Amino acid sequence: MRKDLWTWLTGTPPPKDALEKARVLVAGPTGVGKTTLIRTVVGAPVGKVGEGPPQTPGIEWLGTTEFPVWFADSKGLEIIKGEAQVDDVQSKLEGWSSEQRPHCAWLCIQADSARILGEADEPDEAKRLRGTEGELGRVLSRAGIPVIVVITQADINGPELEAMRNRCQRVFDFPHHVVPICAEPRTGNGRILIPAHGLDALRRLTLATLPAPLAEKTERGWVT
Ligand SMILES: Nc1nc2c(ncn2[C@@H]2O[C@H](COP(=O)(O)OP(=O)(O)OP(=O)(O)O)[C@@H](O)[C@H]2O)c(=O)[nH]1
Ligand SMILES: [Mg+2]
Repeated sequence: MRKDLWTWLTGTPPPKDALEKARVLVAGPTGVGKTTLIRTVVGAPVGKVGEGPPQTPGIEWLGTTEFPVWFADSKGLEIIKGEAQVDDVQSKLEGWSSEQRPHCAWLCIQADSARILGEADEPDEAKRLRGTEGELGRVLSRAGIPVIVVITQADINGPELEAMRNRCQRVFDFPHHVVPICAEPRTGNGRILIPAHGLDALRRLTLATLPAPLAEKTERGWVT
């Protein structure tokens, strides 16, 4: 099943509760940790974690009445073939009603570069990165929705993370920030290998994309 990008993004409008709040589109390939990240930020077990491959592509709105941000958790980005759709969707995105539009997008990619989005069978890594995620990021960015590239399940520092940052700068050719995060500690042999980190930086960058009154309201209710 294949949907066009516009239908994929807007097929499920935000719930009433999300209309007065900050809205963040969370996109990225299956299994990178989108729902885990949203759960950690919201502080509630919203959505489903660790399910199999997406069956129905689209958006699931996740949030609570208490938390000041609602998240459009996206499923099935792989099913969207971005490149051919860009021109078609551009004008529609620009006309997206302000009540429904996300204020920013978290474009999630996994620190392990083997699982980066795009054409999984494309041998050229740069082309692969420029594929679906890159295309989606470019489209959103052109439509005035700021894109924050979130490297999920990331190390705190080190050569692999640096290489990943460099790749992002090279292949995401639209204005963006890159934030490495780890939503839940990574463990092995009963020990914490990587502690949770990066969520405060992500919070700050996200707040910076909101209009002033909404930013203040959101900042008060979003405690990390
Ligand atoms: N330790 C640790 N595990 C994580 C983290 N993020 C995701 N995982 C694990 O990775 C798996 C996939 O996480 P999900 O949050 O379901 O990934 P998703 O991107 O929402 O996947 P889809 O909904 O299929 O697109 C789960 O088993 C999570 O527990 C993290 O920050 N730390
Ligand atoms: Mg999920």
